[in-house]
Amino acid sequence: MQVIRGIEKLEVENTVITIGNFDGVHRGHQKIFEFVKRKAKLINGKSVVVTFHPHPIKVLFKEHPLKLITTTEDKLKLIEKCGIDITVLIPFTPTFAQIEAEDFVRDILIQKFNAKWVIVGYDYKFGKGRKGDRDLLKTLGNLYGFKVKVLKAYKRKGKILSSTAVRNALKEGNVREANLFLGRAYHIDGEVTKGFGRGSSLLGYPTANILPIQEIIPKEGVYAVKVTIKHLSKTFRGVANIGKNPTFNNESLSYEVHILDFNENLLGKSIRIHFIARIRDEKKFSSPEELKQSIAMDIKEAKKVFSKDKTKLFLNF
Ligand code: RBF
Ligand code: MG
Repeated sequence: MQVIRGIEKLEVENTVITIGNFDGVHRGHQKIFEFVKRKAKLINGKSVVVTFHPHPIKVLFKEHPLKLITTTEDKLKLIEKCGIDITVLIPFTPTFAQIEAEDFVRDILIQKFNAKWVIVGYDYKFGKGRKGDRDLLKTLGNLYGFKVKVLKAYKRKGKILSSTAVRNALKEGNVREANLFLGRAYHIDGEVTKGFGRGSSLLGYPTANILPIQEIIPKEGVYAVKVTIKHLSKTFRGVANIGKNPTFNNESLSYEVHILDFNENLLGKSIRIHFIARIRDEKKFSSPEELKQSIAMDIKEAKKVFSKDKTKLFLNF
């Protein structure tokens, strides 16, 4: 996939375009990309995804507490995996936000991309003040000679699939639902840092601690996870804990994983934690011994999860 950062020097012809933020690159987005690819093939053109960085909400509403599902780099890799020919990453600035919807279509979609088709989700809005919508696109399509397709909301288990739905599921710790919406396991990445060392010395369950680069972390608690160790290109089963370790009265949140059947030192190495299922809330135990017994149970529980699990993992990092 060709990634074009910025819109200054573009020379693309005969394109089928979709525009959006595509945070999460969830199954609804994937459906849109399927349609884009199909149309591009039909006209012997290129499939193009136009997206933005930073996320427009972060530029326009600095106070808005929006947390993103995917980093921009992951988003690009996930779009590539969908088989899109070109992704254009437009730097979203306050100046860019001033472009009227009509001007965006004429100056960018037509002049720069020579769009033959524009495909958008049912609720897509664009341009200054979000005045551009499906109807405006259709009007401009008649004027400039491109076709417009508006795709319906995509539902899973009766719920409309959206980035917001994925964020809410993760906030509630419902990683199974988030994964269903994403079509893969939600993951976080980080380099292994020095923890308290209690895991190996006191509990007999050493953990790799990370500071995740992602903005959204599933709700505090214990999870069955898979762990990919980047430099080994290997994936292991594990149990993760996100929380303040109330048993030891820690002040800050820690993100840690005990990796099954593995005992090398990972300090400074990059790992990816894929969330498969939530096991329980984090608790304050009255002794390290009780916590230790609970972790043994967590591992049993996680193994049950893994024995039936078919969740796809995104391993490319
Ligand atoms: N710490 C707690 O205080 N309460 C818990 O319920 C708890 N559950 C854990 C479950 C797993 C599977 C793992 C790996 C760790 C858990 N911890 C919990 C964190 C534990 O306190 C921590 O790993 C050690 O203190 C080392 O930092
Ligand atoms: Mg540790």
